[in-house]
Amino acid sequence: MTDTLRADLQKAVRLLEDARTVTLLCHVQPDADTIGSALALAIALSRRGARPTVSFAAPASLPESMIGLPGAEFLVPPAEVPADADLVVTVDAGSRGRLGSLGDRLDGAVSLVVDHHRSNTFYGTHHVIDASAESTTAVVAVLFDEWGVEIDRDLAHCLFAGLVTDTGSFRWVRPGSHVLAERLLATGIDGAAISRRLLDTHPFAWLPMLGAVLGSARLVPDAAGSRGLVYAIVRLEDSRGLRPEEIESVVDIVRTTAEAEVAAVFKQNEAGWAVSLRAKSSVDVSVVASALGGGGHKFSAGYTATGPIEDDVDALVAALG
Ligand SMILES: [Mn+2]
Repeated sequence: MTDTLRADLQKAVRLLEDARTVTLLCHVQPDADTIGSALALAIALSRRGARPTVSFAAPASLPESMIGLPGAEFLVPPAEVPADADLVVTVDAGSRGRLGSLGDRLDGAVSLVVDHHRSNTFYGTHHVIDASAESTTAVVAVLFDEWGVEIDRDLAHCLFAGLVTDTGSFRWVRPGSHVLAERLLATGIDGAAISRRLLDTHPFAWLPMLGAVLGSARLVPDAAGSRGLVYAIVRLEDSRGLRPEEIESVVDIVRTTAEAEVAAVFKQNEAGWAVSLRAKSSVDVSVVASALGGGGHKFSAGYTATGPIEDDVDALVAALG
């Protein structure tokens, strides 16, 4: 651990210790890493007598796969997030924009940004950012150790949810990743059940959606310096009636294409398009996403586009060089 990170952790512990009311903000279109991080912090804060509130700006309800996570009772709709709190903590959000309409809660607030995105813009008053961490929940685990919070079963459940999701079920790991996993599993949580619920459960309608979307995927061999781009388009009519979990799963299939270094999935919504980018080893898609107004990690990033979709595809190909 660097001296800077240790100093940031110590400052964060003082902020968390001193706050009576704490607003915990997750990013829009929340995943299990942002929700798991916020709920774990909320549980720990509540046990120490503070009053935590957890929220995210959109969509209107928590993804179904995360409903069983411990601490869900601390979630409130955006309209019920207090205008003022002693401390505002954001988790897994690389920029203020990722907070959507709740970004205004940072105005004039003492804020702590806890994250692992290399594209983080340092938009708070205080930061604990470890770009080498597998997940934001892994950063929260280190924060708990510094804070002296014992990681019990409920906290481990939340932390494991983010770890298993952000490591792609432990495919993207480094030395230490399994040490944290082992420590969490040793509390008695059911890792298989947590993973299955979060990542491996879809309604039957997922299969015909995949059929339509994957059937229209395109390979652009010349893109990204001839390393190749593969992309698929999920239109509103493809995703009707399906959950975010089904839509987000598409890129994990598309990115397995051997002939392409970069994979993209264009997901249509009412406002336009959300674009997921993945790379394997030689293209930094966080740079590409940032150039197109988004951000993310080296091999996993995203941005939003406004259409028409043909122009958005051309813009991506151009940005990849
Ligand atoms: Mn994350």
